[in-house]
Amino acid sequence: MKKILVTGGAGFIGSNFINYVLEKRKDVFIVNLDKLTYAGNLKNLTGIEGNSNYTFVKGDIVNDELISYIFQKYEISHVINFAAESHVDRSILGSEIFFRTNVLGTNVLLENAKRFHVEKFIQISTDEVYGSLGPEGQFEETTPLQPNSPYAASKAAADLMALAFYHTYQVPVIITRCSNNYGPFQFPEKLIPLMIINSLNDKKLPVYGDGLNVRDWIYVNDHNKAVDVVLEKGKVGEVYNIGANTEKPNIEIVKIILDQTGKTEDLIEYVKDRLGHDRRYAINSFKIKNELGWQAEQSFEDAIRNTVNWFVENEKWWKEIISGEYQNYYKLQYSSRS
Ligand code: NAD
Ligand code: TDX
Repeated sequence: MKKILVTGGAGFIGSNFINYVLEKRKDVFIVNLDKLTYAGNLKNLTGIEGNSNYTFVKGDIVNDELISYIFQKYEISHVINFAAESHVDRSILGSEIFFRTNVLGTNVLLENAKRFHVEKFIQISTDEVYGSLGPEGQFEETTPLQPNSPYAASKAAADLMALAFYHTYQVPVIITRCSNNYGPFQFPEKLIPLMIINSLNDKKLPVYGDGLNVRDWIYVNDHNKAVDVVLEKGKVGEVYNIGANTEKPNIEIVKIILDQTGKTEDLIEYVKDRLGHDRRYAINSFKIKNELGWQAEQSFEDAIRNTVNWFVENEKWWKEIISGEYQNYYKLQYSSRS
């Protein structure tokens, strides 16, 4: 049985990962360690509460004593590090917490992975470490790192530290670099959920700059299936790009959402551009396809429709985020037990 420490498992991608893996497998035990920052929401995990292959620990990946305790207590064999400060706009407003969590936190996890001889350490990275593309070309695993935002720089630093632990101490590290995710449980600060919710509320949709910045989109479950394949078959010391070949300018995404929510383009509002706004991302994921046999399954058309429907059907989930009520859930569910 794999005993997996999943960090950041109350966030968007991590919670989808845990829900997916526990549904699919009985041969894993998952310890979900999450600090429950503004982005952590235990309501994302109500479907697996009480599952005997799962436990939750509230805590910070920077806390060495806690991490070492968890490794020993649960005999952790695998680590998947999703925990991060993840929003580019917030990193532009203040970089320190990004450095602390994304760089120091990853370092603490790596030190413990070394100390306790884990079998695999998957560092969940991002295509943003490669920087920005012109109109042509794609990011490959060998593309030099050229991060532009404080967020991207902190993720690149973590990647380099992870690779250094592989080369120096043979810690069995694998890095995955995925493109922009969307799907259920995404925090409504990111483009797609923000635009869906604003349009359902008849609020303006703020489009940065000329709206022609391009992102390469992937449905969150396709990303998580790739992480699961890497967990099973990924080769240590390697980097794997993950993407679905779905490049779209932001304005096109916004118009698709307006169409699906039945609202008009009058809601679009062009606003001041993001500082240092990367123009285009496009990920080449031939390596994971050729070497591990993974490829994205969901078409953008189906998955964006499912995502819009999910937000329509789960109004309570996002209204509790807007009101702040979601942050009381930990106290209600857990404090009486400890
Ligand atoms: P998210 O912001 O939704 O979730 C992050 C989670 O980490 C939250 O639950 C938060 O409480 C937790 N966390 C933050 N600081 C912590 C700390 N110090 N200790 C423990 N837990 C902490 O992020 P996400 O969108 O789910 O992204 C998950 C990972 O995937 C990140 O590493 C991100 O860089 C990477 N990634 C995201 C995308 C994307 O499009 N969202 C794309 C590629 C890669
Ligand atoms: O209100 C908005 N208006 C707008 O035009 C917001 C929130 C975004 N945008 C633009 C900026 C980007 O070009 O939409 C694009 C997507 O923005 P985000 O959703 O903030 O994502 P991005 O900056 O591309 O980063 C995301 O993908 C890579 C995740 O937040 C990162 O965690 C991941 O590593």
